[in-house]
Amino acid sequence: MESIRNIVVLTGAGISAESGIDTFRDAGGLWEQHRVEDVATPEGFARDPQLVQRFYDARREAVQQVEPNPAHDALALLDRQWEGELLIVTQNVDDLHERAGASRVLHMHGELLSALCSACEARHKWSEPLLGQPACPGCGEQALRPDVVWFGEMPYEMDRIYAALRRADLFVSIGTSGAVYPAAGFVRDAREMGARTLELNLERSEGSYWFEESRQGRASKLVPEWVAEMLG
Ligand code: BV8
Repeated sequence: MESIRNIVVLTGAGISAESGIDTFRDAGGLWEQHRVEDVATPEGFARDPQLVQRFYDARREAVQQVEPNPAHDALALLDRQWEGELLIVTQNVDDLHERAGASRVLHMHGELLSALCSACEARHKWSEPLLGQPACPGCGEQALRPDVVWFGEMPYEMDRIYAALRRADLFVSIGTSGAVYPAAGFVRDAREMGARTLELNLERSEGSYWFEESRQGRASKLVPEWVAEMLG
């Protein structure tokens, strides 16, 4: 694509759907029979820490049983070969972008395979359950929680994201319903900064109106096609 040098890609649950990870919407807003607002909020965690730990233990276990799909592989290829700037901002808490080989990845909503210590704020790579309240490897406190951004909490590295959006010539949104902010607003920020905007999603989303171009289809088909266009 002519004069495209700096790209920001935003991914959502739809890019991992074909790897077998339920999206938020397809489960009817439920994950493992829980309303997300009941388990993905600090209040929910304070109210019933064991319920929330079990909810995330189940998802942490599940993401270790699945594989990246061709959409993740295509973005990793773009990451390896794209000479301009590229930032893959993901709302997903799985590690499928990394396992496909992408390196320029930013998890704005955190990661299932990381534990955050509420006592000393250290983060630790973590693949085991947290239900049994293991001690923080740093401070020894039994204060580990999932290292994910809950509703009402500040998404990670927002300054870095907005700096990338300001520099972007192209903003591509893949597999997201555009229901959760501030991620859902990035397309408007990018447009205001003069970027081209492209949406690749199974169906039209809440944000489709804001995109210059919106393509409907499965990510495993649309993303490799788009990457092939970009790499010429
Ligand atoms: C914040 C981590 C302040 C945890 C998640 C009222 C109005 C507007 C906003 C608000 C409001 N009240 C409160 C808010 C703010 C709130 C918010 O947006 N609420 C919503 C519900 C209205 N946001 C927050 O609280 C955020 N923090 O605002 O702090 C602030 C503000 C600005 C700047 C700095 C600070 C924090 C939100 C983070 C919550 N944590 N995840 C966990 O995972 O358990 S959210 C979680 O749900 C995901 O991370 C993701 O963001 C969201 C799900 O969205 P999607 O990824 O889009 O998935 P979804 O299932 O919805 O859609 C999938 C799409 O894929 C569909 O369109 C489908 O068609 C498509 N698809 C399916 N299959 C395929 C496919 N596409 C292609 N191929 C396929 N095969």
